Amino acid sequence: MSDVITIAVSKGRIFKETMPLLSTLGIRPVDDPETSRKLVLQTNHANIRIIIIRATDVPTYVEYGAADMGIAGKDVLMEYAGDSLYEPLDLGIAKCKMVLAGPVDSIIREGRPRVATKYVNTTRNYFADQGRQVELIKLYGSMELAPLLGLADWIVDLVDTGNTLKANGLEPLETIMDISSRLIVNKAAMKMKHGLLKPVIEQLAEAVTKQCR
Ligand code: PRT
Ligand code: MG
Repeated sequence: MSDVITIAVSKGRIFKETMPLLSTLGIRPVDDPETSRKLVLQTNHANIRIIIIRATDVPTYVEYGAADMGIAGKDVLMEYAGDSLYEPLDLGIAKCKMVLAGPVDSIIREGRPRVATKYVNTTRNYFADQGRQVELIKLYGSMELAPLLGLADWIVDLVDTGNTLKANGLEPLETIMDISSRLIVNKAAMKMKHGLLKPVIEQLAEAVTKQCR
């Protein structure tokens, strides 16, 4: 088994918030993914590399062992069907809330409300647990548009400042859950590369505790 550690991270907020954590471990990428087109970033450690992929692809790369570990939002992990991932650490980064949102002062029409979201599994479970009947509409982005155009009564989406909802005449109705990003680890790698991965996980845990103080 190789002695290289591959860490899967998505561009944008997760990358930005992960780098300070990794740098407390002395791990720094050689290239900046915002300016470089490289999808494999070498680091100052010869045996640690970072791959840049879509947020929703991170669990897939880690489950199949194409990456040993990865960083993914709880929203993405809840939606992901696989169950063979270790999730040893809440990194406390890229925090937001998953909410049910709807038009300000809206009157819900008779019958089953239509809910547009890219989080169909999580949304289905949320309403099923409460015995509420809704019709789900799968979207891939810009959920905030759906109620404006009458595609749906409500949406389920992530909210940070609330500015995006507000700008589109929407307001949060119910909080479904608090979201943060988690460290995930491939199960086979956890056994086969234990000596390599364990110190990284332990040091990350320490860095998270320090950052929370
Ligand atoms: O953007 P892309 O299609 O490439 O992929 P992605 O949207 O999955 O990635 P990215 O980088 O946008 O999000 C990665 C992860 O960041 C998500 O999986 C979440 O775990 C986390 N995160 C934290 C967020 C937010 N905060 C967030 N505010 N992801 C998205 N948003 C969006 C939200 O969907 C809404 O459109 O920001 C908008 C709301 O922001 P406010 O501040 O206006 O409320
Ligand atoms: Mg996005």
